[in-house]
Amino acid sequence: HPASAPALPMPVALYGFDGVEGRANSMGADLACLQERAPLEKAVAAAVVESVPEATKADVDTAITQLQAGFPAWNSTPLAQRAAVLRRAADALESRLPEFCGLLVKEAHKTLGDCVAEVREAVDFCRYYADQAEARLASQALPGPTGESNELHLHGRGVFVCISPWNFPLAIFAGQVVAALVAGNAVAAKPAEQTPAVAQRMVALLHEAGVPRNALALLHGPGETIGAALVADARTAGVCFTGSTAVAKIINRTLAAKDGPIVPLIAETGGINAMVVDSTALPEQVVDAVVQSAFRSAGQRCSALRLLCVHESVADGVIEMIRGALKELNVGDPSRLSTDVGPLIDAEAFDGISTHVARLRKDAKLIGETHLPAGLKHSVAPIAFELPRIADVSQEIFGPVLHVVRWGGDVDAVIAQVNALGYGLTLGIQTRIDSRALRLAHAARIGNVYVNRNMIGAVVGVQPFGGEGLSGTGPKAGGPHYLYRFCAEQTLTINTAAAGG
Ligand code: TXE
Repeated sequence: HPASAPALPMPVALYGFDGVEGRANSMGADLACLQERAPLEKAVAAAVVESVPEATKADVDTAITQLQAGFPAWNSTPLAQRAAVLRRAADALESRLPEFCGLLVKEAHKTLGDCVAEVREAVDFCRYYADQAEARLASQALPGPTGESNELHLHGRGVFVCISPWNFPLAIFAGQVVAALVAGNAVAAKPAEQTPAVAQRMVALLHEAGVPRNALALLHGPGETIGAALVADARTAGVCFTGSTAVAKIINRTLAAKDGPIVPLIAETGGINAMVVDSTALPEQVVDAVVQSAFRSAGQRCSALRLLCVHESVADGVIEMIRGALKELNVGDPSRLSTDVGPLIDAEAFDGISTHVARLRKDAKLIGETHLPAGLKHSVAPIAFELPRIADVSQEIFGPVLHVVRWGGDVDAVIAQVNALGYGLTLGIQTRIDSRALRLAHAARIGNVYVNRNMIGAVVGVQPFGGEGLSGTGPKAGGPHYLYRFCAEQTLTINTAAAGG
C-alpha cells in the first residue's frame, strides 16, 4: 500500500457562531456561518421533516435479496466510476447545505452551527473516501519469482449492513454508507429511529448521484427488530455499527452465533472521556477546552468530555472558572445562531439525564450550572459536579454533565485509573511539559488524544476518529485504513511459465 495518503484539501471544521446579537458565542466564531446566515435561517423556517415508511422483516428479506442481485454489477463497476459517484454526491450535498441544515435542526434539534459543521463533514467524507478508494483499493502487482505473476485485488464483500446513531444523523450515516459503497459493497442502511428523514433525503441524493437502486437500500425501524434482522441475516457479509457499547455487544453476539460466513464488525461506540490537567497547565486554556468539550452539542457527542481530572494545586482556580463559564452559556432554541446549547434529542434522553443529575445533586458536590430559561422542551442546563474518585464515574452520561475529580501524587497513576474504566475513545491532556504529554499519551489505551486543546475533533483525513476497548474496534473513520475493513482481499497467482500462462 502507498506509504501516505494523497494530498487532500483541508476540510473546514466549524463551530457555532452568534451573528445575531453580535457577539461570538462561547463555542467559537465561524465567519462562514455568518455569511450563510440568511439562507440558513430561511431554510430552517422552510424545513419539513417528512414521515418515512417503516420496514417490516419481510422488507428486510426482500431488500437483501435485491442487494445480493445488485452486488456483482456494482462491485465490478470501475473504482474511478464509484469514486465519481461519491464526488457527485459531495457536490450535490454541498450545494444543498442550507436545506440539510434546516432538516437537521428540525429533526435532530442540533444548533445551527453544529448543523453546518455536520453537513460539511458529510461532504468531506464523500470526497475523502473517493480519493482514498482510488489511492488504496486499486489492484497491485506484487513481487515474486520468475515464471509467476502475483497480484493483490481488493473488492467488496457483498451486502454490508450500516447501522447509525441519531447524534450525527447525516455525517455518521453518510460516512458509513459511502465508505461501504466505494469499496464495492451493496449497502443495507438502518438509521436511528429518531432521525430517519435526514437519512431518507441523503439516500435519495446518493441514488440521484448514480448509486444504483439495487446497491443501496434504506430500512427504517427499531433497532431491536429491523437492525437485529439485518445483522442476523445469513447473507449479511459485514456490519458497520456506530452507537452504544451495549448494542455493539449484542450485534457481536448475534454475528458470532449465526450460521453462514464469519462476518466482520466495525464498531464505534461510546466513551467515558477524561481530560487530565497537571499543575503546570494554563487555567484559561483548560477552561476554554472544558467548556467546548463537555457542553457543546449538549454533550451528545461520543467524544465529549465527561471526567475532568485536575491536579489539586490548580483545582480551586479551575473549578471557580468553570463555575463562571457555565453562567455564560446560552441554552436555547437551536435554530438561533446565538445558542450554545440546544435541547437533548428526546424525552427518553431528557429523563435519563435528569435522573442522573438529580442523583448527583444528592450524592456529589455541585460546582455550578447554566441558567435554564423556562419553557424549553427536553433541555437540561449544562452542569458540573465534583466527585471523590475517578472510579465514581462508571458509565457514559450522554448529556451536558461534567464530573470533576481532584488528584495528587503521580500523574501516571491517573492515566492508569482512566485506562481501568475500560473505554478508550478520547483523552485530553493539559500540561506545559511536552515530554509528560507524550509519555501519558503513549500509556493511554485511548484512540484520540488531544494535548492542550479541546477534545472536539474528528476532522476527516486530519484527525481520524475511533477508539479501542469498550469504545470500539477501529479502524478509524475518516482515516487512511478505514476502507480496507470493508473489502475482501484476493491474491491472484498465475504460473506464467505453464501452458496457457
Ligand atoms: O445508540 P444505540 P444511540 C455512541 C454514543 C452513545 C450512542 C448514542 O457514545 O453511546 O452512540 O446513539 C440500532 N440490533 N456514539 O442512542 O441505542 C438503533 O436503532 C441492531 C459513538 O442512537 O446503540 C440505532 O440505529 N441494531 C460514536 C443504532 O443501533 C440496533 C459516535 C444506535 O443505537 C439494535 C456517535 C439491535 N439489537 C455516537 N438496537 C463513535 N464512537 O464514533 C439498537 N440498534
